[in-house]
Amino acid sequence: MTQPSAAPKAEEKAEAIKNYIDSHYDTLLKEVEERKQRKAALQAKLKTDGIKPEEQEKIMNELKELESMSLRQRRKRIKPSDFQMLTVIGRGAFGEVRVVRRIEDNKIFAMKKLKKAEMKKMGQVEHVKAERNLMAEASCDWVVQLQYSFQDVHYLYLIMEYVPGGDMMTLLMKKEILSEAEVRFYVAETVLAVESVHKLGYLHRDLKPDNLLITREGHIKLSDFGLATTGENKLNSFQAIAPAAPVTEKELLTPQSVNVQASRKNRRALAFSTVGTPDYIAPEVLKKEGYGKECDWWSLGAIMYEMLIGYPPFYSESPAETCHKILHYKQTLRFPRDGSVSSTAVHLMQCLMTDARHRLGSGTKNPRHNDKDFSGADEIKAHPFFKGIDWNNLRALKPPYVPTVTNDVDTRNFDQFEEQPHEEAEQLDWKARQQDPSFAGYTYKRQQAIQPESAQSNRPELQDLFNKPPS
Ligand code: ISQ
Repeated sequence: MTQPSAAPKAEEKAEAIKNYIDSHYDTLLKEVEERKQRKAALQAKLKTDGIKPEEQEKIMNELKELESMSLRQRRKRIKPSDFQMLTVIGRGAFGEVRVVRRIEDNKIFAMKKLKKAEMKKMGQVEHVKAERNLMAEASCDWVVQLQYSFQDVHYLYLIMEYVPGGDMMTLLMKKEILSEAEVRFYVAETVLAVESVHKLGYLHRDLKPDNLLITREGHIKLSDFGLATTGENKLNSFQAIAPAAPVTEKELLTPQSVNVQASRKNRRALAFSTVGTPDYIAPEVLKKEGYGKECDWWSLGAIMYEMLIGYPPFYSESPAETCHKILHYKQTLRFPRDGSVSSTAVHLMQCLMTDARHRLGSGTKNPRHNDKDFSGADEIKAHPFFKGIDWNNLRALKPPYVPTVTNDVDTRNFDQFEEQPHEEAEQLDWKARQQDPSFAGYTYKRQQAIQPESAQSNRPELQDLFNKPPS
């Protein structure tokens, strides 16, 4: 059993507790405000609908009842034993992802369980908070939704929607390469997904095929914001990687010299190590330079390369060598000359895998490029590779591959992992938990998630008030 590393200093503790109290009161005030808004919205609706005063009173009382049930649910502490643990679908240095069933109503979720001690040791505390905040804020089709987050002595838990179609890494392992039409679809969906993250004021920074999940219908959803940041944190995530010796011409991999399947097997193993793979990381992120949203567009270029060519553009035997190649991309980025990839596709990849200032999507020529809501995605959307794409209706298109999913706990599209022996921490009494101030304020419940059967109304107009975020 691993114990949390060194105890936080008194000032850190005090700061964390203050932040926790501030955030707790912010939440309470927000809840009061939301209740007021729901009441006002319902009153206005009943009036415009010409509902009789006696009926109005009855409906308003129902709202009161629903509010109090919802509050009770919200105050209820969520704990791991509220879920039945099913199959493990991912495991790494920081923890694991598994499919779980909420006992109360049999609903299926994906549960990510992260070891606090490892997160602290690797300086990931701020990242995991950013990940939680982003998933809590996002309520669009492009980002995996967070339903709850909570913690016990040793672990942080994220309960998210379960996306059963596997990930792009698995799809690429099966297909080796994709056609340009297929790549157009997946890259276009990823552009919209990344744009939605940027519009929330975050950058992903660790975009890779493993983080592109595939829905039951075959559409893309972004997950794993373990390295997401609001851009305030300029830490280099790959500090652990020492710069490699210069690569020789001989070492530059040509399409013929790469064993695609072997490279992907290596990647799977790396995906679950603490270091992770640098394959898709932009050079400015690897260097200790400032970076912005455009770093995600570099990663998109690297993913597109792998989809079309079969291996990532800076593929090497070791992460250190890959870093070296990324930093010297002007010499190392090569495209096949056998006509297997169109010049339009190559042009787009070149425009994405170039220096940050000139990168497509950096918007440096746009006076609004530093605005919080500017992502530069429009520059990418306008590239001829996407000619004919209807950007407003991508989710209405039939995806190139529709995964086989036969029931709501089907995990056939993910790798299988052995169960591990129960750790001592899991046997601990939930009530005996000691809050580590580093993770204060981590708890979250999505409004819809706190509306199980017990707090639902038959009146759609009442239910709608809880399902839609107040404007
Ligand atoms: C949701 N569904 C399947 C896999 C996942 C991996 C990480 C985060 C969320 C997930």
